[in-house]
Amino acid sequence: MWSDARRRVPILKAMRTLDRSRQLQQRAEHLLPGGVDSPVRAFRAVGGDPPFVVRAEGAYLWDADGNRYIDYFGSWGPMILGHAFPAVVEAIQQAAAHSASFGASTPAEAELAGLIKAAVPSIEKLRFVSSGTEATMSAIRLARGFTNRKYIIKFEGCYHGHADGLLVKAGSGVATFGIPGSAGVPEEIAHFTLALPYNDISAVEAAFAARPQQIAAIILEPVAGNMGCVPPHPGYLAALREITKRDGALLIFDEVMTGFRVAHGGAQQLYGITPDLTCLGKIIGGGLPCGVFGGRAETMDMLAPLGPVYQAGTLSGNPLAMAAGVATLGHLARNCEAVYVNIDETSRLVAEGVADVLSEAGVPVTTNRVGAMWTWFFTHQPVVDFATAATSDTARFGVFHRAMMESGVWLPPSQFEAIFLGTAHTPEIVEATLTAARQAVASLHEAQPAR
Ligand code: KE4
Repeated sequence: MWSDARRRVPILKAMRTLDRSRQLQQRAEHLLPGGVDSPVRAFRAVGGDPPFVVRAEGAYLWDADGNRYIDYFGSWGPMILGHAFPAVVEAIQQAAAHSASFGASTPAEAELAGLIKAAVPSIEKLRFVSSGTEATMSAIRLARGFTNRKYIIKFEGCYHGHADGLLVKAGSGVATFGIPGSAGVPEEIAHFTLALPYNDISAVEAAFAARPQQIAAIILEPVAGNMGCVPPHPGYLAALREITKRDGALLIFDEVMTGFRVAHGGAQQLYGITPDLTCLGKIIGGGLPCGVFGGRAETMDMLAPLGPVYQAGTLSGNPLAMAAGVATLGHLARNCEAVYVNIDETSRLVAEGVADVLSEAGVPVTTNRVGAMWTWFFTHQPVVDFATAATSDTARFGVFHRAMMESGVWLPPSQFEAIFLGTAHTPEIVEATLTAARQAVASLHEAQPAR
């Protein structure tokens, strides 16, 4: 079953020392559940000790023991320009010199809002919040307030942050840990969330037929990233647009991950579909806490202080996040063509190159990619929804992940996450990644594949 790859590439023995990270992990575990502030960082799904990062620059991370890694998760998406991008660092430093927060309106909010509106014309008005979770949670409340309806539709394997009603059959860490939802979410709340299979338009038609004029909105990742990368089937987004328009429900694109990543104008530009509301996060804050929800003015004006839908936030529109966002989106806008052609081609070289290494070694892999986000699913099946993503051999992915870490390549620590790169990933880094994959395959042969 295995080719002779193992004889060609020497197997890397563990070269890294993680002594300092292990000490930091032990201290952290006394203070933070699992030693982390977000579950997927604990490496529970892939095994091995999570390195503690102390600095990063360009495409590289360094841990507390001095090990260097090529970064393929980019803070889970934000770092599209690479770490410590000079213009972003300078913008944050300059803003910080005038205090970190005012809790009052600032000129920078309108500047960043203008850059977002220029790239995403479906957004006539928007509101800043401090995370993607806040953006989607607020968008759902606004949709319910605007339509005066209670039900929402989400899709299995999609993750929209950790607001109660959106944790039903969610992706990302919820899928990674194989939990159907989350404890603490009352069934009375989960009841109003209909979770359907992704890429199955008949399921959506049936849901609307069963509850005509009762569904406030559909929320989805227009390119799913939180079950791993799963693109929409041709015509799927257009069908969702038609069904929601016909029934009077809102179509919400959660572009927290895809916004400014798969295209300057996000998935809605890439696929030519105009949603009613858009949620953004990650890249728009340049690495600082920032989220946005926005859409038509008639909908957004339902928000307090103009309308009856309440939403608020102490650090919403924070001046440091605004400064980092303006520096980031300003660079993307000025260099739009070059940036997205570059990261798409670099992603193709890495995604296809590593897939070839795995396939040549007889390791079943399905690669899904949209621009600079992709996933290597350790399965031979096409992956079109969460059920097919779940056929992946997560144990073997864990072996691959640990081997790549040993070779200095830090992939997202879960089979059900998307891999990202940015403009700092050079051809030399591509080559180093392929070399690491060849070494990792040797480790895969060493480890008895999961049965
Ligand atoms: P945050 O609240 O984490 O800023 O955003 C939530 C969110 C909303 N929508 C989409 C499409 C998202 O991908 C996310 C967050 N993504 C995960 C990784 N897939 C964040 C990483 C983590 O949870 O630690």
